[in-house]
Amino acid sequence: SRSSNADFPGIKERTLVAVKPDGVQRRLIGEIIKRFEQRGFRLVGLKMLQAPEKLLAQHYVLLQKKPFYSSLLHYMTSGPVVAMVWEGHNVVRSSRMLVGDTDPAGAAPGTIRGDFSVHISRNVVHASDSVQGAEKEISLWFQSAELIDLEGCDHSNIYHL
Ligand code: IDP
Repeated sequence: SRSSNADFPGIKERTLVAVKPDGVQRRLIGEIIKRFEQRGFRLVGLKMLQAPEKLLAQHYVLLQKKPFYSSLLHYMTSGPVVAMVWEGHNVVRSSRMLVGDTDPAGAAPGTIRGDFSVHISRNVVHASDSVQGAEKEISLWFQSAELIDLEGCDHSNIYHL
C-alpha cells in the first residue's frame, strides 16, 4: 500500500535560496538550479527581481550592526537576484552543504561558493541557515500563492512514497 508523508519526516521542509547579483551577472543561474535539481530537491517557487532595500533590510536584520552591512545592501541591490524556494528531506542542511562556507576561501571545492567565488563579499548565492530562518525568509520573499503546493509525480520517483 502507498505510504504517507508521515513516514518521511522533513520531506516537506523548505528553504530559501537566492542567486545574488554577481551570480546572475556571471550567468550562473542555470548552474545553481542544476545542482539543487540533480540532488533531488523540488523547486516550488522561483522569481527574478530587483530586491527592494526594505526587503533586504528585513532579510539581513541580524547583520545590521556589522561593519559590512551597508556594502552588503549595496551589493545585493547592484542587480537582479533570483529567489527560489526548494523543498525536500533536510533541504535546509543540505543546501548549506551545497552552497559551502560563507567565506569562499574556506568553501570546499565542489560547493557552489568553492567552485565559483573567491571573496566573502561576492559569494554568488544565499541559502537559509536554519529551518526557522527559512520559514521567515520564505515569507519575506514570497506570498503563499506564489508557491507550488501540489504533490508532483516526482515524489514517487525520488522518495518511493
Ligand atoms: P551566509 O550567507 O553564509 O549565511 P552570513 O554570515 O549570514 O552568511 O552573512 C550574510 C552575507 O553577508 C554573506 O553571504 C556575505 O555576502 C556577507 N558577508 C558576511 N560576512 C562578510 C564580511 O566579513 N565581509 C563582507 N561581506 C560579508
